[in-house]
Amino acid sequence: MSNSEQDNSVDWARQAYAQLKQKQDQRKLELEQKELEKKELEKKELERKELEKKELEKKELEKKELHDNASTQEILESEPKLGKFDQDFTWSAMILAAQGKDFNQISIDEIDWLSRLRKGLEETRKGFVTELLDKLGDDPLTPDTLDDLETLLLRADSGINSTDKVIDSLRRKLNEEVVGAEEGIKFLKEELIAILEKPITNSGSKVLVPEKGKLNIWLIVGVNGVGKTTTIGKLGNLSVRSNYKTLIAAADTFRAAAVDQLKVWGQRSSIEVIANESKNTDPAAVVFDAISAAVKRESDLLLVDTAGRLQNKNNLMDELAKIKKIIDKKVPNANVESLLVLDASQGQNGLNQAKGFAKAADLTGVILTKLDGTSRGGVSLAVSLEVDLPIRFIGAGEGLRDLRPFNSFEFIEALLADR
Ligand SMILES: Nc1nc2c(ncn2[C@@H]2O[C@H](COP(=O)(O)OP(=O)(O)OP(=O)(O)O)[C@@H](O)[C@H]2O)c(=O)[nH]1
Ligand SMILES: [Mg+2]
Repeated sequence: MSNSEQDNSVDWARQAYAQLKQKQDQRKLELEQKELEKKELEKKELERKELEKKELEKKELEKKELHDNASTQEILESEPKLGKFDQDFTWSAMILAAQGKDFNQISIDEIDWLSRLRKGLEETRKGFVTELLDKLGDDPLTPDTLDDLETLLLRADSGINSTDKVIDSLRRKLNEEVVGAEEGIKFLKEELIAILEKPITNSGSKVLVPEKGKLNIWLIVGVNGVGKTTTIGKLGNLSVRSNYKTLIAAADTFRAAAVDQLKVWGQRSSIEVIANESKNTDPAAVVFDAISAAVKRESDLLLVDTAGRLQNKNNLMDELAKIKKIIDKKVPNANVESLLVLDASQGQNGLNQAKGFAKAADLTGVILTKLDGTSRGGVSLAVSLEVDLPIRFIGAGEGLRDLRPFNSFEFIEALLADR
């Protein structure tokens, strides 16, 4: 190799070296930059988490303050009081005793509810039992009394099928033996309870309660004005009193005032309401946010308020289907219930709604509201027999405590309370 060739190649090598060194430095710089960015991101994430935690703590504190600030007077006023030792009390106590409860096991709450239930069913009772008992007197049942009973059951909106069922079994019994008035009423009660119990037994659970350690989502559906939002308020209160961590989703984005109405109910039991108040929000998006919140807070129960437009408008059913899809996708292991709210005062009309909804919305149960002040309490029988859905809760009033899990024995005893 000549000198000049050697110089050239040394020069080439030097240049190559410089090039590679530059590349290596560049790479180092890039990596350092990346490391910096990563650290920055981690810092931001940490800050975000810290902020979230602080917000959560703030909310918990506010909730606690809300409760702590309630005066003894307010707390006392919100709790049921023991009334007089009167017929109301003795009747309620006897109903509890008949279910095998010991007197030191019962609560003022239970007595209070049974009195309300009995009062609530007064209208149905007046148009049904009182008249029946008048006709029946103390004589044994006759085919004529059965005809009267049939008319009365139909008038209480029990529906043709359940009325036929009850009358047929009474007729069969009557053909076999003489049935005294007392015995007739006892048999009638058993038949009515059997109708109400069938879908409950078929569902596999006697009462609907949230399963601990799991997210339970209850969709509250039904046409407008039946009492969905009010029911959520009462259910939330019942749930909190039973120590379930509860959250409410305001997925009725159709009516402008719906969110505020729900927030008022939420406040009454210190329950957080997840809402999105911007216009035309997608209900499914609210449910999405509410599920995230429920998972983060490890809630036991998420109550979802939905819009109540008519069932013959497909968009309502589409909306419910979309909400369900979101739930399935986001929390496939959650226990989901679709509970139809029915206004008992709408009688047979409500039944048709139930049939429409049951077909399209995959219902798992019914909540019967407004049993107070209606003479159509018999519709409960029609719902159980014809729609084949378990009645899960009943509402008999507009107050926070006017809702309880459905108990067919108590319901029928309250309905036929005069005997
Ligand atoms: N007497 C009585 N009134 C009730 C009961 N439940 C609800 N209401 C009343 O019924 C009305 C309608 O109740 P909401 O809870 O707003 O009904 P909703 O189904 O949410 O109505 P939309 O949101 O418009 O579809 C209110 O005036 C309630 O106070 C009940 O058990 N008894
Ligand atoms: Mg509502």
